[in-house]
Amino acid sequence: MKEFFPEVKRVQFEGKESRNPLAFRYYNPEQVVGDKTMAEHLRFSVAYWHAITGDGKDMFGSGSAIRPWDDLKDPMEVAKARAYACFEFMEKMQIQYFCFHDTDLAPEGASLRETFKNIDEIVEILKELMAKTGRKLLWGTSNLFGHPRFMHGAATSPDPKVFAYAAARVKRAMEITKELGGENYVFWGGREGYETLLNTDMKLELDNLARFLHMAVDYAKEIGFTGQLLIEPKPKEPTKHQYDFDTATVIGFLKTYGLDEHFKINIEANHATLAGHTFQHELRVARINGMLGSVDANQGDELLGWDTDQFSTNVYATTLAMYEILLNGGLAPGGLNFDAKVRRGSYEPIDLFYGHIAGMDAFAKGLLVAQRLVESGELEQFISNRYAGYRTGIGAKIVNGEVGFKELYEYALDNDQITLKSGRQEMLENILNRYILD
Ligand code: XLS
Ligand code: NI
Ligand code: NI
Repeated sequence: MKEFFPEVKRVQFEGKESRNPLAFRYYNPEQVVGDKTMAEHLRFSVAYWHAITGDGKDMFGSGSAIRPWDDLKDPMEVAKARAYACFEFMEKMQIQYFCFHDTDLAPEGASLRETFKNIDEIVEILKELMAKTGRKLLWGTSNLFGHPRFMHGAATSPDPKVFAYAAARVKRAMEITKELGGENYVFWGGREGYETLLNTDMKLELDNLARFLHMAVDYAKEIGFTGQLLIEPKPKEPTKHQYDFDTATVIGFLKTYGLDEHFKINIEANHATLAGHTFQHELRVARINGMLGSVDANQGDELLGWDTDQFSTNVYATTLAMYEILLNGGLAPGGLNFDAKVRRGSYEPIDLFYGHIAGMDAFAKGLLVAQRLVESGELEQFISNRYAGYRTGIGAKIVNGEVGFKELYEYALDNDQITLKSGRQEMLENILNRYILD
């Protein structure tokens, strides 16, 4: 097979003194951090749609990317070249996992049958490449938002024919994910939401979304797919309101419909920003509910109100993210999937390498800092002291369910002098800085 990225050799760890832009300065896959190697902690994944299929187009302009398969005309030949290129890229980047939508792999055919045939042909190639290189599939998914047939939603479409079509796509995508040993399967409700309530039966749409997910759970069981099922929240874009708004909303939805034991959450940093939350907030909500499954690693631009899917470079955010992930005991079988794309102006193949290196180093540094924070226990100790009142006396009685309003009323009458305590936010922020900067 031809070499697609001849300008880059294997990207290696060279340490923080290195000035080689094609080297890792922090990501050292074999390095043991706490109880695992960096590779085991971070479980990086290439997002096929951005790194391989994406061509740099945006709302205002056509594709700008130069890619090594541009000379090929036949869409199936392009699809094949992309599959080989993806594996070369993963090897050169030392990334073990990839993720895809069914539609990323192969062109849509004239019929659903033909579309599946095209996808199957590429899946065979992926299978061979995976066996040869040991690379693994973090998750598969079906794109139920791109084609005009999904303009009013997929499982939440007013048209049951669309619901059925979407079910067929998920059925096949799940089978493929299983065939390739995928460790998770993702549902991102791309158009599962509404544009206006004037035309929307919200109750029926939500009920149908739950019906659809129950069918998915049943089918996974039927075919023996044991990977983790994940829901990826996003508040808006493409629709004005997405039903999977944020982690708390998704957990409420799953519990309402008896689906919570079957799903975990795939948290995307940029989606958190769009929901008005920090990345850490979303991870925390998922973690304390035992629902933290996987991460779409990227970042937004706080001045832009859409999903810019930039590579993570903000070390504060990656540190606090890795802190939550360590306290969660890791992400496996989930991982850190770079749902991130290079900017439209970064149109050369080599920019794909720079983007991934930046993201991997930002997370590796974040992991190193977070590990020291966890080991020192400085933050957890502060928090523990802050809530010490709930371990004895009246606090313990509240926590143990031994008192109600009547008893608390009596207690408050005799204990109405309250001693204030500082939350010490600035002191803690400075401690965090010490860990990041030292
Ligand atoms: C879009 C989503 C999408 C999912 C997979 O905003 O992030 O890329 O991760 O469908
Ligand atoms: Ni995503
Ligand atoms: Ni996104």
